[in-house]
Amino acid sequence: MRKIIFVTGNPHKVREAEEILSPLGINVEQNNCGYPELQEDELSPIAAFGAEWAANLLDNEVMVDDSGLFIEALGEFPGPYSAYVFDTLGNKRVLKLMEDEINRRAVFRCAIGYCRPGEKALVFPGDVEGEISKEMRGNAGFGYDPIFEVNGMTFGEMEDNEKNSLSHRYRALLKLAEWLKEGH
Ligand code: ITT
Repeated sequence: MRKIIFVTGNPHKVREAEEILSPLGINVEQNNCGYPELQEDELSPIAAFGAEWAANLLDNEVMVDDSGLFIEALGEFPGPYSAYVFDTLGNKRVLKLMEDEINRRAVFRCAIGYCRPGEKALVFPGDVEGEISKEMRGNAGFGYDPIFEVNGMTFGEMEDNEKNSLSHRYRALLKLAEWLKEGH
C-alpha cells in the first residue's frame, strides 16, 4: 500500500486526511518531526517550504497542512499566525475582539503541501467562507471550530462527516486526491 507521511503535530488533521485518502488505497502515517515555518502573509509558501524540507529529511513522499482563519473585520487576522493566536488568546478573546463588530465574515484557508524527495513541492489550496459566531458553540472538532459558523452552524456543532464534507481541509484534500488519482 502506498504511504504518504503527514508531517503534523495535530492528530485531528490526520484523521480528516485518512477519511479522504484511504479509499484511494493510500496509507496516511503521521510524523511529528515538525518543519521550519516561513514568516509569510500567505499559507502556500509556508506549506511548500515545509513539504520540501520534510520530504528530504524523511526520504519519503510527504504532505503538510498549513491552515489559518482570516477574519475580514480584523484585517485578515490571525491568518498565518492562527496557531500562535489560538495558543495565546484562544477563542474567548478572539470573540472579545469581535464584540462590537457587525461584519462577521471570515474565511478558513488550508494549504496542503505535497512533495517527493529531491523534487519541488506542489500546493493544493482549499477555502471555506463563513462567519465568526457571537459565542462559542459545540464541542466537536478542535481549534477555532466552536466560533466558525457555516450556514448558521459552527464546525463545533457539526458531526465529523458534516464538517468533512465542506471544510477548507476537505476541499484541499480533494484536490490532492484528484491529482493522485490521475496516477501521479
Ligand atoms: P501542525 O502545524 O503541526 O500541522 P497546528 O494545529 O499547529 O498543526 P496550523 O499551524 O495549521 O496547525 O495552525 C492553524 C491553527 O488553526 C491551529 O490553532 C489549529 O488548531 C487551527 N485550525 C486548523 N484547522 C482547523 C480546523 O479545521 N478547525 C478549527 N481550527 C483549525
